[in-house]
Amino acid sequence: MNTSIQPPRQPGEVHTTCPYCGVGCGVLARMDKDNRVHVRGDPEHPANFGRLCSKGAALGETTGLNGRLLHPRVHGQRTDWDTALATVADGLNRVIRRDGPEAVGFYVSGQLLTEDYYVANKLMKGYIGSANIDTNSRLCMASSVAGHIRAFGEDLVPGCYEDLERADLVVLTGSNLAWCHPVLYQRLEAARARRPGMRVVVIDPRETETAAQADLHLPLRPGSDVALWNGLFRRLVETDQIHRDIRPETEAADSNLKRILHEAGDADAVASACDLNPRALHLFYDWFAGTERTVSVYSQGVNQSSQGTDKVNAIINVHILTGRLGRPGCGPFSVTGQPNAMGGREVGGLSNQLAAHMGFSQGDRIRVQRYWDSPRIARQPGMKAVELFRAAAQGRVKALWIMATNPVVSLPDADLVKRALARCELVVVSDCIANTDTTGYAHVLMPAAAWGEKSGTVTNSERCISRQRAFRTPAGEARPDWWIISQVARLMGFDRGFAYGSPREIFDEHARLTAVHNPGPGMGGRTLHLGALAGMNAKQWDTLQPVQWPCPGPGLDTAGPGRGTQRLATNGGLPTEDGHPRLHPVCAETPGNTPDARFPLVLNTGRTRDHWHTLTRTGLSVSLSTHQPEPRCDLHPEDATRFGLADGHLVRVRSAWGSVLLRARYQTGQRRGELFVPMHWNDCYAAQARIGAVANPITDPISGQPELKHTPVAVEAVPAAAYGFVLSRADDLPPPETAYWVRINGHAHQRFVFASTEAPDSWRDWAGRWLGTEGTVVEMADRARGVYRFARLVDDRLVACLFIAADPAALPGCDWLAGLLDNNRPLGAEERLALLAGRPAGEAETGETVCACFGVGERIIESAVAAGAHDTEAVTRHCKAGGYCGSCRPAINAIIQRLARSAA
Ligand SMILES: Nc1nc2c(c(=O)[nH]1)N[C@H]1C(S)=C(S)[C@@H](COP(=O)(O)OP(=O)(O)OC[C@H]3O[C@@H](n4cnc5c(=O)[nH]c(N)nc54)[C@H](O)[C@@H]3O)O[C@H]1N2
Ligand SMILES: Nc1nc2c(c(=O)[nH]1)N[C@H]1C(S)=C(S)[C@@H](COP(=O)(O)OP(=O)(O)OC[C@H]3O[C@@H](n4cnc5c(=O)[nH]c(N)nc54)[C@H](O)[C@@H]3O)O[C@H]1N2
Ligand code: SF4
Ligand SMILES: [Mo]
Repeated sequence: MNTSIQPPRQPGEVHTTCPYCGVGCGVLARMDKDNRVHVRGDPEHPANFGRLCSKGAALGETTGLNGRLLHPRVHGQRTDWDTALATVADGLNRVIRRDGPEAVGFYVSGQLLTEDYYVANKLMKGYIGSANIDTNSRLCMASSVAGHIRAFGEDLVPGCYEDLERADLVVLTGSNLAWCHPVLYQRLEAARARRPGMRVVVIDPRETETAAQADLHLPLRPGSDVALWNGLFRRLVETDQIHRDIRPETEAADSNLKRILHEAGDADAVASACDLNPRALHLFYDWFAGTERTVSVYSQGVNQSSQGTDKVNAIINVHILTGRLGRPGCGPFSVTGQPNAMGGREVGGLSNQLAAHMGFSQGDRIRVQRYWDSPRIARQPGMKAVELFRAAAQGRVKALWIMATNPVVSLPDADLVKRALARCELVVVSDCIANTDTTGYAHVLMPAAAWGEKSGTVTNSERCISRQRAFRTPAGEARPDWWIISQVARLMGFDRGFAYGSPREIFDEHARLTAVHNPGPGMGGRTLHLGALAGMNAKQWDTLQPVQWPCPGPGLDTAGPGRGTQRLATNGGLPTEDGHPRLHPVCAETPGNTPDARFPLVLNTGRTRDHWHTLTRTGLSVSLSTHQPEPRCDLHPEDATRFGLADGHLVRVRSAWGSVLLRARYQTGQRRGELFVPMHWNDCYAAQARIGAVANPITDPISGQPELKHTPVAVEAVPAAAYGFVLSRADDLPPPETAYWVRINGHAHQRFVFASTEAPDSWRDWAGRWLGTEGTVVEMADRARGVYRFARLVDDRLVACLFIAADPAALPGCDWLAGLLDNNRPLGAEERLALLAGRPAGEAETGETVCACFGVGERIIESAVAAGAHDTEAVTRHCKAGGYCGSCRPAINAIIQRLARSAA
């Protein structure tokens, strides 16, 4: 096969892959002579063809040494690698000898490379001999995996990205694609612009930015998805939309079809179950029935549910019924979250799989053990993530090794995770960042090489394997994860199985394992077959081009415009009894925990546009921190009135598991009775915003995936005496001792936004103690309005300033202040006056940031529209917003539409 790539276009540019979302965009990265990292989209990569979103475009901002873990540490003390590795190996061996292999657990991540993942899985399942290795993909993709296995006989995604461009109807359900898979969304929008007949339907309880751009938005009652899709199934059968290829001829298929029909309500019953406008639901059913080329994209609104697996099958059933899969422009499409969620599933990173899509049958166990030549092999599936930490909290699991994930933030019932880690006799954490909510619990901390420093492969949502390539040496003593795991394995006494010299050797072993006893897809074998990628020499590995699995042999590799296999299930060929996908009857049920008098509201959680998970990386980027600098609790204004909550004021959100303190934000796009809080903020970035502590730990009975989108909660207004913010040039400024604070990183300063439940006797003393008094202090107080302003200058340069107001709406914006601190130039008399006036001299407020790349605020975009810019391109010409990565174009569009509506 042809594996060579075009030479890099600029000297020093390396072809690699973005380390954020599962779109898996190709990146050209290089370091300049000042060690600055420059990135741009790889024009040749089949995922993005040169595009990058705001997070990808800001990669250069997050790769510095800021916050990095540079050396191994044992019990908080810096040590050398030998000591750290021996401490881990001895500790694991001690627990295994005393309490058995089930007393240790690995908790790994879809942000490891396939090679790291492979080695961790091999050590646990083949050498330690337990299957207690699970991954954060349990919180993310487990329901899709289980649904795929029920429908296709194996965990596989039948379609590809191009299908979204070739479809006439794209249904996005439980997916905020514009924010979470922005480049795929941009491809969809570009196709829509070329073919205006194409329709997009969004099914999401919230009016997201994705929903606002759709032709139809169905704001369904959370958790009611199965009813909606079963109802569609019934409607399609009634109007005889059963595809000829799958007309159920077998008894099993016929009985499954009847069972689904038995469960399904008619459209009016469904509209009431889903709390939808019946006309809107009928319209969706009509569109679906009348559109041959349909793709249904789904993500966490489907997976993260106590009925996640059933939701997945309800969606797939409709595609099987209509024969809409395996063909261009058709198919159910599970979009993956993390850059290597797929790779982890391929090597067996989930505790209920063994390796290379093999399970725990006797045949599979013998095959894998023989191939590994390992002393033992796990007998049965291990504990799933939530269970694993519960077992640690109960003292049944005594040693945990956490790699590339931050469970103190991201698991549900996250306070239990703290108790579990505090109880373990050995906690090992491998991370790139020194201080996270989880590293604080580590007995042994191992510095992992970060993106740009490590090499290997990742698999994206469309089964495309791409290389990540290093373009710089690791920071400090950081080492790649595969190396760390292999060293520990060898010190544990497993020298032979882990004598790897490079990630290529590991990938090769993985690729060969996929071919063991595997005649290949369509031949009765496993679909995951990487035979064509086995045996690469160093040059082939170095120049490996993106390739979609399965790629069993050279023949298939030339098929289609991409390399490898674009679509699966094209003519049967699946590892099911008859090679065809299976209907799996599912019935609608209410979510695992429902609101009651004590917890009357439903909490939904998820992502913001420019932040990534627990902020360890995007929190370092100034531009990415401007879009939504604070975590907000979004709620409908009517609920706010009902519970006495004011916009911008403090609200406590409480569940049976824990609580957070946030600021409320009115959103008419929220359904009544439902709140939305982002998942990103944690104890390193905020006083009490770790929403995982509130989230419901109930799991899907089949997949074990927790219900992170549906927690019964109560809210309560918390009166604050003062709201304020501080900007300071000191990079070690501690947070204030207030009930509420949020940390925001600036270029040459730090910002804290805070709220205090009581006012001190003297704000001046309070500010002086926190910010210092050296140099010149200027201040302004207006007791009647509860306003206080304080600025400290040294040599006429601003070093810190504080703004306080009783009403948060009375606080000025602070972008201009950030500019004054970052510029660090002497201020004239007029500027000092402006400081105390709380307004930049002669300049208007720019409003909340919309475009992170160029730092353009909402007010500026509004004035561009007022000046005659009536589409996104015109706005871009006017003020640059939207002119680089394009992630904010849906937001610009929403502003244009809003102003047009209010003008009408
Ligand atoms: N900016 C950004 N992008 C990311 C990430 C990030 O951290 N930041 N993380 C990546 C990862 S790992 C993942 S998994 C993906 C997640 O990508 P998405 O799944 O698109 O993102 P979420 O915000 O978690 O949730 C999606 C939507 O599900 C909706 N939802 C909630 N309950 C229901 C329900 O019952 N039914 C339906 N139909 N919808 C419901 C929510 O309102 C929400 O808008 O994003 C990836 N991309
Ligand atoms: N409430 C709520 N909770 C959720 C979700 C939700 O929607 N709502 N979504 C869930 C989902 S889908 C996901 S995927 C998870 C994500 O949750 P986490 O995995 O906990 O989040 P990250 O911040 O991505 O954590 C990755 C960690 O790995 C480190 N790291 C980065 N690269 C490397 C590397 O190469 N090697 C090593 N060793 N470390 C590295 C980072 O510094 C960081 O500490 O959150 C889940 N939790
Ligand atoms: S869409 Fe953005 S975050 Fe996702 S891979 Fe592409 S550049 Fe990275
Ligand atoms: Mo995820």
